[in-house]
Amino acid sequence: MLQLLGPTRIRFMDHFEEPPHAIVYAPGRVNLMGEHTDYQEGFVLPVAINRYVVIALHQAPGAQSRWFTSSSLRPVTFDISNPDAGKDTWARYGVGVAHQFIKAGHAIDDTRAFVESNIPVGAGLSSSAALTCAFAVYYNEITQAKYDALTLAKMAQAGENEFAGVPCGLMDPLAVLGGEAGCAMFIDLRDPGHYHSVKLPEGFSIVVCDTGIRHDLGSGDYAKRTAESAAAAKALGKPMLRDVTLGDVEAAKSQLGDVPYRRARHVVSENKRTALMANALLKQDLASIGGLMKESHLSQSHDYEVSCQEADTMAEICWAAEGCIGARLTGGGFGGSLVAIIRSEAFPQFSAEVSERYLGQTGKQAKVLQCAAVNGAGFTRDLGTEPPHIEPHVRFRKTLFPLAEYTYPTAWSGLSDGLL
Ligand code: GAF
Repeated sequence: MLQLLGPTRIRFMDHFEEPPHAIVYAPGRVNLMGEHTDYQEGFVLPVAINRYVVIALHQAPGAQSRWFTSSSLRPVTFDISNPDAGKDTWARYGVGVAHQFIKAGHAIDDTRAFVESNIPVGAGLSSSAALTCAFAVYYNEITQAKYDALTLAKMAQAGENEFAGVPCGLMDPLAVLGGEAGCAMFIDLRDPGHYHSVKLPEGFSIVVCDTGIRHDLGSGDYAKRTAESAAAAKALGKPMLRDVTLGDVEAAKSQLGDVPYRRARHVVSENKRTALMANALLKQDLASIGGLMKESHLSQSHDYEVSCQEADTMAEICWAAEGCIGARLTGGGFGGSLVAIIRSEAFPQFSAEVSERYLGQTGKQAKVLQCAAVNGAGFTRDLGTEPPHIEPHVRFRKTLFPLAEYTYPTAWSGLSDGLL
């Protein structure tokens, strides 16, 4: 993030001929386990990564908002009070968050802004949540609202749901705001106000393998999966798939029909894998980490049908590559990236091998990024010091993930049956 701060400030000054009064930043994330479980109140295991959205801002009361980004020459110009502001542009994500503050009774001024990012867009790394959360942190500071982490995450989510039309869950803003250096966050979406910290094993790296395949989560497939999961829970007579056991799913197989059965089986088994993965990471049980990641990928591909040919090819390549412990599709899917856990010293060979084989088998260029687990979003007004003094903006309540097997809620007593 520090590498982006200086250039973002300079680009702001190039455009507006004055320094910004604030800089906010928010990281992207990978999810190590728990895909398409958040909107069914399940478990997730995300990690904030060292790829960032950085925004330099200055209030401009009485003028129109003018927001620039490095990926486009033209600014988006609008009145922030207009609910249609920034329609059909990237600015919609920030406008959506501003309007959550307006709805909550806060006065929001127009702003000049320059947005820089090194999170690949559409790669399943939460570039959109990084954008909404960076704006949420900014408005939280500027209005002195002092909302807690969960409230801010919900405002960021609502901004994206209502203004960008993506019915995403709460995992991404929670990870982007609350990430912890060196750790994954085990979050129970039934109680998302705090997380269990899972220390990542030393000597291993999180690696993003970007397939280059892009799919807009607003295009309808993601919303279709959320609806299918809700319908499967209803057919099983439960409020959420979180309340369902693998035994319930198997018992209702013929009543459910093929597709709802497979959707339910993915979500329920993925919840179980998430708890097991947190334990496996803590115990440095490499065989279980690898097995769980492989099983999760196959479940996403066969049962939930959110993978694609290139992602499946990438998975096979990763599983066979030098130093790889495990790999699986991460994020919304339908393309995007795989997350792999590898032995750190093997990165140069892993990267070369994956890139070469992926090109050979698909004709497409992969991007292989070695990532670090970092703290969540932050804010600074202190722009005179070098490096600037920056604090994570919000802190979640956290506890350590138990080393003993996770105690499942009562409804999960049937978890010993099933896939694993
Ligand atoms: C996207 C969504 F935004 C998340 O809420 C989550 O559902 C994820 O896809 C799949 O796990 O990133």
